[in-house]
Amino acid sequence: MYTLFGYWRSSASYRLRIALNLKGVPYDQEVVHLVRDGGEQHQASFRARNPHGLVPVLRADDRDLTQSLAILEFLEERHPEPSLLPDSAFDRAWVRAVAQTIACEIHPLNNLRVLKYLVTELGASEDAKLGWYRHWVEQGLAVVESHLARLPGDFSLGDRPGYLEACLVPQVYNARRFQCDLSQCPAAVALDGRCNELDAFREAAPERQPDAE
Ligand SMILES: N[C@@H](CCC(=O)N[C@@H](CS)C(=O)NCC(=O)O)C(=O)O
Repeated sequence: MYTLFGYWRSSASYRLRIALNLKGVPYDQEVVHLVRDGGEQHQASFRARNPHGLVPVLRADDRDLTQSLAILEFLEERHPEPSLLPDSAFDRAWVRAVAQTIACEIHPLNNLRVLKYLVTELGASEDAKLGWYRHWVEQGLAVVESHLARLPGDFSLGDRPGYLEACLVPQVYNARRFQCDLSQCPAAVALDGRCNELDAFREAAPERQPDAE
């Protein structure tokens, strides 16, 4: 029923792999290599699916869906059980706020095309690029950390993870990849650790994907 067009190291694709696994929804994967040949996301065949040239795209019933948070909402509506969101409207707003802190405030500043632009158009050195990356990730994760004081249990849904963790774990993965300082985020690191003990997260990990290099 579903085909996920993504890339092993794409954190937005990783969000959807986690969500699909948590819901037990089967899916196929099509690799869009973000680096090879200048990036397959720029090829006309992929741009026809997403004119923005970004992964993920979820193909559902012959339609192409874009934007990982919109797709998370789609999956939640189409496959309501198990829900990835809490019961109360206030708690749902909190979960979405944390998810958007990651997906709308942190991630866009550190996207591949932004990092490339810094180097190729603005002449930033490799060190300056890394400094930029770490600055925005560390600042954003500190905000996420303060939100996590409100966790109702081990996870955002009390005894199990959901929408919040589907966004958090890929961001922590990326932060580690670029050696960000996570010492100010003990709750986020602990939550990431609890999630990564679960099959839905383990199987979604970048290194477990067919295109992992
Ligand atoms: N807001 C989008 C972000 C998508 C996005 O930035 N995808 C990255 C990979 S995580 C990408 O395709 N980058 C390709 C590029 O920068 O050229 C979403 O949540 O789906």
